[in-house]
Amino acid sequence: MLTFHTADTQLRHPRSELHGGQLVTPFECPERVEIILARIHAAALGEVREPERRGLDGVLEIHDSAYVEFLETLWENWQAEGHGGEPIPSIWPARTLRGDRIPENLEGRLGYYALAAETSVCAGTFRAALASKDIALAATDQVLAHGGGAFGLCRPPGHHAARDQFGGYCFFNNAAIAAQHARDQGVARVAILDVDFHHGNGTQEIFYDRDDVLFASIHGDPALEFPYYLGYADETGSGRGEGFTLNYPLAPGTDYPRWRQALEDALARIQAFGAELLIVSLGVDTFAQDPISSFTLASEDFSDYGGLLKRAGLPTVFLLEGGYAVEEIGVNVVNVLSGFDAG
Ligand code: 6XA
Ligand code: ZN
Repeated sequence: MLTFHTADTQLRHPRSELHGGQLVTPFECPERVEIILARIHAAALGEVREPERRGLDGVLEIHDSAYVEFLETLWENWQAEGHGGEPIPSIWPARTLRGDRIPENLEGRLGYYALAAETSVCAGTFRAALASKDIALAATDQVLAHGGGAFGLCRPPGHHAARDQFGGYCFFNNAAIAAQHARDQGVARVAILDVDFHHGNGTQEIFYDRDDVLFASIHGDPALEFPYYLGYADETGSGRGEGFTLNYPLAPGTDYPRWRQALEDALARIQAFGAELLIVSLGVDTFAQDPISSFTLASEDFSDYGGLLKRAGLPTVFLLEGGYAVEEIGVNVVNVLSGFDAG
């Protein structure tokens, strides 16, 4: 299987993540990519190619232009204000405040455009987010042209990014941008299957009222797990989109047999939908040793479900999302991809 990647993703290396009341070194770190690349080479998965650079192409089809401009200028504006640390939001248009005004003040806008406080921004964040998006587009074009599977080694991840909000380590929604790109190339029905431990709230929000892109997510129960405020089973879409969002919230401690049942159900629904393209939001934070998650998948389970995905018989784009057991992230990601190739 071909992998698409560029070193520009590593321009994102923030110093701080707000975690347990402390600023810690971010879980979503550049080493994740280095270890996955090393494993791709060691396992001879296939060639690694650079994506074409496409500027903002694809971004404004999904994201709000004022949001994009905010992200593009955030670091320099923050620097101009003379702050010592990295931008981290500290106030939001929370339930008792107004959400229909965008403040002029930078901290006010930071809260307006953020959905969570763990994700700080650094100098290279915007360029890395564009590179990550270009990787997703290149992997999608590869699959549209040649069928089979391709892997977009994206970083930063995308599935928490909503139309005009960043958070959960995500800025641009790579899977949504890839799905819209495929639609624009004439693919009538696209399915996005999100197997990351966390609910893909951004992807769900973007396609919630649409019937041309089906979104299915298997994740930790949001009553107990991030992002807490979306991802319940009764969220099934609205208007034309009713029935085209599928959520499988699972209890902490969920093991592979139970998780696999949810996957089989989701794949049956994707086939009944008549998907012509499958985009997999591939987070491997379902791994038992993941430091911020609570499912119990083992490394060999990733190979098994890679094979199951292949048997769905669809052209398939894999886009990296989460996974923070850094030592094993290469093995787990490549197990899915080689499981698919062997399936
Ligand atoms: C913040 C947790 C962010 C989760 C990010 C992630 N405490 N999403 O892996 O898939
Ligand atoms: Zn995750």
